[in-house]
Amino acid sequence: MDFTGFEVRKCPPTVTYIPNFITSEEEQRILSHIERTPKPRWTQLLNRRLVNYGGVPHPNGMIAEEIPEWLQSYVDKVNNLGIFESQKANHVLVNEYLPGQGILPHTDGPLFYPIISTISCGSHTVLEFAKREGAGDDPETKDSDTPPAREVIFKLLLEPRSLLILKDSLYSEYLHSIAETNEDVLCDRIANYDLCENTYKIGDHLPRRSPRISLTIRNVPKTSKMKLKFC
Ligand SMILES: O=C(O)CCC(=O)C(=O)O
Repeated sequence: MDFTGFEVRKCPPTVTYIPNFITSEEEQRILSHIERTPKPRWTQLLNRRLVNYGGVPHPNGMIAEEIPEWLQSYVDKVNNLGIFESQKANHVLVNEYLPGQGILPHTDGPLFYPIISTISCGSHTVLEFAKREGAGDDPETKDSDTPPAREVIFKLLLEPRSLLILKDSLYSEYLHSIAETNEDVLCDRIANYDLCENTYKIGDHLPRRSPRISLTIRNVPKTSKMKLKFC
């Protein structure tokens, strides 16, 4: 696919934003599958809950698990864009954010092929980007409750049904985060207004009225098969 028309130009390289990547029916199907996910499958964190599909990434290699068919169809849809170059996505992280929840500034780190693709469902959100200051500069993975404040350089408005692709310097040199708020006030640092499905004005208040489900679809290069030892 030719992404030229979908590249966000008012920010560092490289962001691709595709509105309406999935239909409303597909979005509803995803939301109803997520709603039926058994409680023990979820990992509850302080500010969101998540489910890993495809395995749990680990420095020694992810023990690969089959991705359920309903979810694999969206992985295929992303793989068919050819964004992972010679690789294919083999992992999906499902995050659920209730209104008021978010994620601390972080990078996705070395366990993934350095390309992130995210399908958003339910509520919109605003993803914020700050410059990374050095190795270990990743509050999301630290114990600290009060990460140092960083200047937000730019933001992206992620509408439901959109696909976001982050790579290059945006993967390695910038932290991304989502503020813990019930309402986003749109400002001039949002870089993708021109690519959005809807028309917005600076100063608009967008309440987060419902949960947001994100499917973060990535490639984990190092995988292993489960070894069973019988004594
Ligand atoms: O929900 C999102 O869009 C971002 C998720 C994220 O950054 C992560 O899980 O590492």
